[in-house]
Amino acid sequence: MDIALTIFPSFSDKTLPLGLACMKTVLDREQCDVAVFDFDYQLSVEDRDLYYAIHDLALHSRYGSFPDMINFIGASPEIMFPVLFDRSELDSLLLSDAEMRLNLEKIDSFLDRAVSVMLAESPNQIWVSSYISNIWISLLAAKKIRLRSSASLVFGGPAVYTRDVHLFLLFNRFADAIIVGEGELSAKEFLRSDDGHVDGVAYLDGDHYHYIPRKELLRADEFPMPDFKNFPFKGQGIREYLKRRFEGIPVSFSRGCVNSCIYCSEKEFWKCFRYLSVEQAVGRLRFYMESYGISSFYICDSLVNFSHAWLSDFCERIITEDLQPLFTFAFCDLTHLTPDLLEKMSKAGFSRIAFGLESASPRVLECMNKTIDLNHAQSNLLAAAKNGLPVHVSTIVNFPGEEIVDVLDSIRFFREIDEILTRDGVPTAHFPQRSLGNSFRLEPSTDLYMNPWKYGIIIEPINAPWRAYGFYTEAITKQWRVPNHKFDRAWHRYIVSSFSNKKGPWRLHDSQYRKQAESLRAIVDDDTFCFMVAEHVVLQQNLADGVILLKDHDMEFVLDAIQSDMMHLLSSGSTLKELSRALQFYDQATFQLMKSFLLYLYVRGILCIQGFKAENQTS
Ligand code: B12
Ligand code: SF4
Repeated sequence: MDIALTIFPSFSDKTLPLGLACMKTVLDREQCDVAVFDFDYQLSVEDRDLYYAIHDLALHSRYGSFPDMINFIGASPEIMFPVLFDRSELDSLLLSDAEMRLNLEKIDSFLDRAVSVMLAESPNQIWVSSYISNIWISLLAAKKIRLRSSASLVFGGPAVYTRDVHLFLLFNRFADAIIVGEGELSAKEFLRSDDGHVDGVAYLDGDHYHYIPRKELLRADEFPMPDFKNFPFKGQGIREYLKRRFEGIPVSFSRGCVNSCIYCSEKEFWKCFRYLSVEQAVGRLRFYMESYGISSFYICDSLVNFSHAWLSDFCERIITEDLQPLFTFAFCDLTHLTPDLLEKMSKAGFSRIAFGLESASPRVLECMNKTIDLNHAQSNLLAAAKNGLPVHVSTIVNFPGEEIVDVLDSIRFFREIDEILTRDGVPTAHFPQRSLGNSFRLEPSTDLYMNPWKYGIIIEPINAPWRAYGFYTEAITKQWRVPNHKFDRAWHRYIVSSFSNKKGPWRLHDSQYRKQAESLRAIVDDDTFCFMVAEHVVLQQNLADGVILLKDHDMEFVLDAIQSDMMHLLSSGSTLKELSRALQFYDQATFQLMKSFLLYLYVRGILCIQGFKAENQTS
């Protein structure tokens, strides 16, 4: 095999890896012998607890000792550097953290197996897709690969965008080459060249670091149409992803962002903003619906409302063509939006929408370079709630320079929304969800990082023992500081987060769950799919009438007698056809009703897909 194309945990359990699929399309076109190894998928179905523990580790500092550390490679530095360079240092730290010790052992064992699976195919090159949430695990895997193979290691993805990370990866031999930023054009030239020394690729020539940024970008009409055949592993397909949480096929209609928030790296990463025409975008949806039989989509644009006019046309087109997709997720800003457009979005199938308001203090918004009119933002959020659209709003607390009055501005903004909605009789279940306690973290490749002096920020080295590990470690162990500015972070976070109202999963409305269930019907094969009840769900049998009370997080359902029988039969690992036979459902209509019910429970997370019975095993 020429190339193993891989992603390590944990990136996302809601959809498929779109970046990896874009690279697969390029490699296929270049006629490489390529195989995909989606180890993110693998761990998420094999050991959910470990999967989420890794996720948590990458996003929250375990020991909290360096809150102002710049976020280059995720995870707690106290753990990550010893794991990568000298494990003996970990012993004293982990004496009182048995859970962490156990997780590290499990991660090691998982990665050893993953590397063996990949090396069994003898790839010449291993290409790794890296995000802040999986980069340190990917480095650990790279280390294991080095010990057992001479395959070259090529990294790509947002986590390896900055020069500091290039130096760390290349000089410590985690990577032989890094394809920087948008991957398609650089990857194509990299493959066609003799030595891989092309623009857009960082590499070492002897002891010299080379990197010349690529000037040309992919045109919108060249955005690859990702093909998910042979995902997550060779010989498999999209239905495997139904074994974990699945919110639809990932789609994107644009690259880059029309805004320039100073704390965000998307402008820098994608450079210039490009987008598909409405015809092309709708054509892609139609293509996916026809080829995969799935009409749920997870929108991966930086903002789906990059233009009010574009989104409005897009929705109209979907409505007039009666496509009936369900968009389970999309990021939107509150500027290129109006209550009318929200209503149209709802009709076109948009369900969950995430807004990054970030602050409701005009002063902080100006510092962030966010041009939000707060009255306009408020009307949009009120309209979303009144239209029953499940939306989520997030804010950043402790932005450099933030003062207590700014925090109070945010609280006042949300209190007003609550008061208006209560006065207008909107049920609290329809109120916008909000998480208000996300602490500011300085990210590389942002304007704040690249021009700190413009914002009165000082970036300086951290003095900690682990800085001595490896080469160029100091490049990725820096912290930020705002001189002479004193603010009580803990207090800011405490008061604002007490106004968060996000409890449990981000729910859809019942009709949307039913639509999501229907959007998957065609792919769920009656002869092979086996469902089971999710681990967190409690089934309580009422002795009097034998029916079941089903408890899922904060919701309860009373099942009727037939539904209760279905729950009993599920534990035997039956397929849909076998279930219907056991329940003596001989007509199509009853069978389809049963299938709708099970799919509805599946999309709500109450059932999971246990596996697929081989065709010849079904009776
Ligand atoms: C949709 C999205 C999500 C979705 C999930 C997406 C998914 N597929 O599962 C959700 C909302 C769940 C999410 C969550 C998070 N996300 Co997010 N997300 C995005 C977003 C908007 C789109 C991702 C995408 O599909 N892009 C389109 C594809 C085509 O681009 P791509 O994946 O980058 O791939 C291209 C290149 O990177 C490269 N490439 C990628 N892989 C490889 C591999 C090789 C070998 C090569 C050569 C090239 C290459 O080529 C590809 C084609 O050009 C991006 C921002 C953006 N606009 O890209 C942020 C982004 C990826 N997310 C980010 C972050 C920080 C997060 C969170 C950590 C946020 C948080 N604090 O909780 C979480 C963690 C994710 C997790 N573990 O669950 C950051 C990552 C920063 C970094 N340095 O890695 C990004 C870049 C946003 C940002 N600028 O801050 N996210
Ligand atoms: S934070 Fe959102 S709106 Fe602002 S530049 Fe980044 S992607 Fe665009």
